[in-house]
Amino acid sequence: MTDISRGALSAELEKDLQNAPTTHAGLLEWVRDVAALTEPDRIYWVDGSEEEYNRLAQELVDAGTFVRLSDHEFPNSYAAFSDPDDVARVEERTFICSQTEEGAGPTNNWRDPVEMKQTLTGLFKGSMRGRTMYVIPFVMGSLKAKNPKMAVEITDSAYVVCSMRIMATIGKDVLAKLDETQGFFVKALHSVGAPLEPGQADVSWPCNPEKYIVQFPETREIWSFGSGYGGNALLGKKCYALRIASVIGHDEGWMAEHMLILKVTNPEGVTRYISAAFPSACGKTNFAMMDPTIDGWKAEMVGDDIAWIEFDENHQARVVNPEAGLFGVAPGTGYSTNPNAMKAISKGNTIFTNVALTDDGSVWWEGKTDEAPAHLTDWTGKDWTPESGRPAAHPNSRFCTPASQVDMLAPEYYDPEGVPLSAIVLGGRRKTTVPLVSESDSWEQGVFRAVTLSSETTAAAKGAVGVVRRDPMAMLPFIGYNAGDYFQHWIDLGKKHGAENMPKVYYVNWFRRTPDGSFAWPGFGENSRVVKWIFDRLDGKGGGTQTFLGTVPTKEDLDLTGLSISDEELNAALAVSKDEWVAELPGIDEWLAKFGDKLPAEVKAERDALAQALEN
Ligand code: GTP
Ligand code: SPV
Ligand code: MN
Repeated sequence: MTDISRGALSAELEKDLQNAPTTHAGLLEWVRDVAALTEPDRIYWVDGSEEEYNRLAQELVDAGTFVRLSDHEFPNSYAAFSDPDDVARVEERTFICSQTEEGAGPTNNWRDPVEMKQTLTGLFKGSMRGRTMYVIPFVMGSLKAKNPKMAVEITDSAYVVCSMRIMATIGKDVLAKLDETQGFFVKALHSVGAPLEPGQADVSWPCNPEKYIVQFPETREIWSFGSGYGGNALLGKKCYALRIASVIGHDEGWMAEHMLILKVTNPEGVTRYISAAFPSACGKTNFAMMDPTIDGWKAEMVGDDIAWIEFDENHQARVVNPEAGLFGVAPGTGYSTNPNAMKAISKGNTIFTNVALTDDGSVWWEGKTDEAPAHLTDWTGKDWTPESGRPAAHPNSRFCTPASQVDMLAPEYYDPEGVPLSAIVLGGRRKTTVPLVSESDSWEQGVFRAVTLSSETTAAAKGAVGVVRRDPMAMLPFIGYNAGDYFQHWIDLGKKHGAENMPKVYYVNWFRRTPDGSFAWPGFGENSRVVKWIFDRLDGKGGGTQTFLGTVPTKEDLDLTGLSISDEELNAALAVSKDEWVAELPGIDEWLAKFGDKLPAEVKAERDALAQALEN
């Protein structure tokens, strides 16, 4: 093997660079540096065309990474199966490498950026040997935005290229824009960390047991090593559109949030837009795609995972969805729960990861149909029957599908100016304590409730499932800087634009249980009843009762027409229990103490008001 030292390139790579379809000097220099470091066999510039997608997908089929599905249910679609150790985001391997440790704050893993670059440089050295290095120019949000959010991902995974084509705007047009401006772009470097020696056979899901998901906030750089999965590898998503964008938003006066965006139209034809921050696998995609069960109400999706919120000259919050696709949780997605997602993926052009294969060349996951097929090949490749006693699909299995295939996508999704935002809904999974819905009295109280948002952990991240943890603004794993400064940013935006101009804040819980352990609230399309209450409250119409959590509806305040729900269930869903909140307060205090001087005074004051109310 020839040993290529850093700085020099093989003749083949030198030729690939000469033929590069760009004049962007900074981009060429970076690509050269990365190629010299990672030593791929070739450099390939992704143009984003359909022909290219089909070709790469076929290569993935030939490599055993993709299984091409039968066209009868999901045309032009593929299933991929990951390494069993590479199935979710890895929060303990995620780092915010700001100049100072304080910059990363008490909620992030931090390493000195110089040391981290050294470590990563060692790992990336030769890491693409035997592979193709793909260069993916991409933009999050519209290329027609005033200030398009440009980036380039370099990756050695064709699975990542195909997935990025669904999740973002990629390729030729983006590169042309970069060439035209010679402007700034976020450098997002990814390697699965599995170099191939000459003659070495590849595996179907190359990855490395050692994983690093690293953000350098000051230089807006991302280095991701060792994982091929989801948010670890599709760097436009959580790494850029949340971690790096939250830093840019802090500097520039806007917000990058882990929120869906929903357009709601009432029977009178009045439209409002609301966003909702729920932690991973807590219902964003389902809420964004809901089919209202109440007559005359219409819901349309603007976004299902990420929201960028700016303020216009009238201090009106305006929000865009920066993504082009959905990377949705498969389990629990079926015609009875999320028909709009089923319709979207049924149009095909979808990549499934870690679902089960049916005997007729299609895919299945828990909740797709009420009854499981008699035989499946599970996500690990083993035979499966309903008696197997284990899930056929991984709990964090996903469908990756273009947003344009969603029939109920609001036309405003395509508007780079975004939509005006009336309300921010917070939520999480709590078996107890948190009522179905409450309305904060003020922006500051809303920020307090966002800071103390709590949820039971899910399979979307590696680690224990079902453990209650604080997940502020549903952003715990995604805040790219000191969380105390991030809370302050929310408070400061309220001061700058006027608390009365800020979206009203609500807090929901679809996951409360009855004493027998079942869900108290039916959820999904029935959540439209909560949306109606919120909508009416925004119009100054809906009734409610003042509590220490703000205003909550009684049974009479909710439209429950046609809903079959027992009194016991309804009471369990709506209950505001002082005892439960007295028990909750020590956990809140322990959490707030983490932020020391950085905890905004307004948040502390709201905590004191809650404690006071609980004493009376
Ligand atoms: P990420 O994409 O990981 O950020 O997750 P998400 O927030 O988009 O969650 P998603 O909508 O995919 O829902 C996650 C799981 O919660 C799925 O299994 C859903 O079926 C389930 N779920 C969603 N909404 C509801 C609801 O209203 N009630 C109940 N009981 N379950 C729900
Ligand atoms: C999440 O975990 O919030 C997801 C999946 O949406 S991932 O893209 O892996 O972050
Ligand atoms: Mn989702």
